[in-house]
Amino acid sequence: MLRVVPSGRSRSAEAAEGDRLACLVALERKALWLSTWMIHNANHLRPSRDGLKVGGHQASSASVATLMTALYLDVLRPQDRVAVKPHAAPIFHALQYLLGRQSRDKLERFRALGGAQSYPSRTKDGDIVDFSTGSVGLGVGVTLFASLVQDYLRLKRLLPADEPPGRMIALAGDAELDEGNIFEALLEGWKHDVRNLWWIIDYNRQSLDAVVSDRLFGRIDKLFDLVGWRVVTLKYGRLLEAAFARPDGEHLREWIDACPNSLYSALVFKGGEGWRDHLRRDLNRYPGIRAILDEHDDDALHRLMTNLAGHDMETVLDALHAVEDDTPTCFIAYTIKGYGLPLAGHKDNHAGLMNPDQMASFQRTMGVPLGAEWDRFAGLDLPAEELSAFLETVPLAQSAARRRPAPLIAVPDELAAPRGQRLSTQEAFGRILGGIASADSVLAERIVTTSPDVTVSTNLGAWVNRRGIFDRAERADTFREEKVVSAQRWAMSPAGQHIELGIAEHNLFLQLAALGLAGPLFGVRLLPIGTLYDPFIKRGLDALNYALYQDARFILVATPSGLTLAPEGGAHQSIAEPLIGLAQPGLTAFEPAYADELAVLLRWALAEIQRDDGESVYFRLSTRPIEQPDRRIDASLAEAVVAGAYWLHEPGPDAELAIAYSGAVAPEALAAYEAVIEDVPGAGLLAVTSPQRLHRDWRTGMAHGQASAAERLLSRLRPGAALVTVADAHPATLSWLGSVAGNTIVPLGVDRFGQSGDIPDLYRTYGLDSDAIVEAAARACLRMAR
Ligand SMILES: Cc1ncc(C[n+]2csc(CCOP(=O)(O)OP(=O)(O)O)c2C)c(N)n1
Ligand SMILES: [Mg+2]
Repeated sequence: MLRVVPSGRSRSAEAAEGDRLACLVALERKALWLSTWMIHNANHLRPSRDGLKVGGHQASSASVATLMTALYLDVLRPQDRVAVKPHAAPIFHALQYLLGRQSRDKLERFRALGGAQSYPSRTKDGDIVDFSTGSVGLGVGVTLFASLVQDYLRLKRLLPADEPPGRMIALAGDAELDEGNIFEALLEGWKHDVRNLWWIIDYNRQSLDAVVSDRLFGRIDKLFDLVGWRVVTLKYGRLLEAAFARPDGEHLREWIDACPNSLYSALVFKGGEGWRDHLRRDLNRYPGIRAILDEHDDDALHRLMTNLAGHDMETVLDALHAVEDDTPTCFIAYTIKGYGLPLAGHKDNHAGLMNPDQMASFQRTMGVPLGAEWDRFAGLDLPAEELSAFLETVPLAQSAARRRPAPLIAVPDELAAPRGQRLSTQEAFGRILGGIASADSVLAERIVTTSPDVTVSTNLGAWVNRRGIFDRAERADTFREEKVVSAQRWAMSPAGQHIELGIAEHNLFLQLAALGLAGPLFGVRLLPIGTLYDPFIKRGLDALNYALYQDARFILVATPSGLTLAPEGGAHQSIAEPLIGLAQPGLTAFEPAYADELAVLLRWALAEIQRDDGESVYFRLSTRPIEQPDRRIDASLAEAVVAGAYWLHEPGPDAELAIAYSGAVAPEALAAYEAVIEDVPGAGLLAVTSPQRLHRDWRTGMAHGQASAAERLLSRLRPGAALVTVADAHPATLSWLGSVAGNTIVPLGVDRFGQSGDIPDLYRTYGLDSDAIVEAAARACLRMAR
């Protein structure tokens, strides 16, 4: 299984190389110290006000001290981008501190408000972080999609031709490979022939609770191999390799190779005596092994037996520098969780913290004088000036900022609304995008669409026919060449502007995350639009949350939605998604009813996702064709549509009743309105295009003592007036409107699974039809009168 690491550089030949190595080894020691100290400080020295343990991951950080130092202080070039495993945040911050890119103040406030974050965060830690991590597996996956984005831009010549491509790198915990999203990504990556991608697996054979199954990693390298990756296994360090080369050394190698993960970890924790007992018991018949045991005291034997390649700087550097082509490469680096700390190897070490006595003794071993704990070089055996000078030569130190500026893309003042008497919002979406596709504009050039196998059924067909599908290679549309009639033209080429994905929704959201970071990562802004069926947002929800947490910007078009997709049945009918729209940070949610509203909103969204303090935008659309209003949206109506609501029919003075609706149930709301207006003259009909924007504005208004849009609209009704809300969604989507001005609320909506049927049957069964609305209005009026 072990591949011999090719020696890429002639180190011994050049003294300078030796000096660099010495500096790196010294700074690795310092990074380990600082990460351990940072956590100790946060837990033991900073006063606690709430009795909570602060935490931090000393063992997980120690596990990658060598790998991270090698990367950040030697291998990485400014254009490389990294997702660091979440629990390596302390050592990541320590290395940034050594590079002068993180402040002592933030380290002292690790895990405190405004301090260095517990897991690397693009938005909270700033420029130093390329990809946020935290939810394991997703950071690994996003690097794959970032490499695809890099190729998308390079092949369209949007990146400077003279700049070599960056490597998209994930430093992954081994247990992250339990996450299915990694394998979904690997398969997708294989289809797209991804390049310049490195996954470095910190193979410490431990997760949070347990020691990782031995059987698993027996398969991992084959799996990567299967999808065209190079696998480089870094197993033993130079001390062990030298021991293996001695007489009988092969028996030692066989012994370690066969040692179960759990026994190896336990012996790592126990130390020299433990190793000796076991080796004596199993290998004493070999004179060569007896000689090794005799020559090593307990400390030396422990050092020998824990000399895994992932802790051997030279071996790590050789392996990383040896990769010179763009083949995706997986490094399996054997390490020890808690290496160099008294926590090493213990199965409970994930959240373990060194106690003050252990810390004091560690400080002595590290040679860090009392009071010099935050010093960048104290206790190292190289002069501070030399280390300082070395740090200035680090490739990563050669660029000012990691975030690239990306010029704005002009958005026209207006997008033409599709005409037609009866239209669905989904069809309108397809036509608006088709219209953009046929124009020759920068806007059209920078929109990129992507969809998990629902391109046609979400109405991206017209866009794709005009703009083509992206592929690294030119691929003809076979059906077309064979003259098989089809409305779809699916030729693929590097010029294509649609990324067709397999069904996995996690991949969609990770792809959107990467596309939505194209500006800061590569200096070229893209306007990504992803489509999927609304109910399957939940399938990829953590990846969506992940994308938004790092402030990736994109437009999500979710269609079809709700009971309204009627015959498709309950498995496909979304109910709770508007509540996700309401509650998900970083996402502005709209559910328009009419094509002209969508045209206004889509234009707004294309600008919004480019604003510094903007957000991504979610549209919940429908396949139901509905009668369109005969109107032209003027500026003030457009403003109201964007703000979240407007009166489709204005209430009269002192009105007693209003019906508020959102989305595809507009015709039922309108019919109910027309039915009640005779009995309740002056009733109003409120079109809600965005419950989320209304809600947010309501809360902001309260905080600042200003009237919000919802308050202004509802103040048109008499105090306590009856209010019926209706949406093809959970009733809580709109029921909160009752609190805005103290209306007598009756909320309609869906709170149990749907089923197959046609719209009239389903709306009647679930209480969304006009009769149900009229009845609700009567009830609300009665309650109001009481
Ligand atoms: C999606 C998700 N589930 C659970 C967790 C909680 N968790 C944090 S670390 C961890 C184990 C990580 O093990 P590994 O990736 O091997 O990292 P190590 O600490 O060994 O370096 C778990 C389960 C998480 N962060 N994300
Ligand atoms: Mg692990």
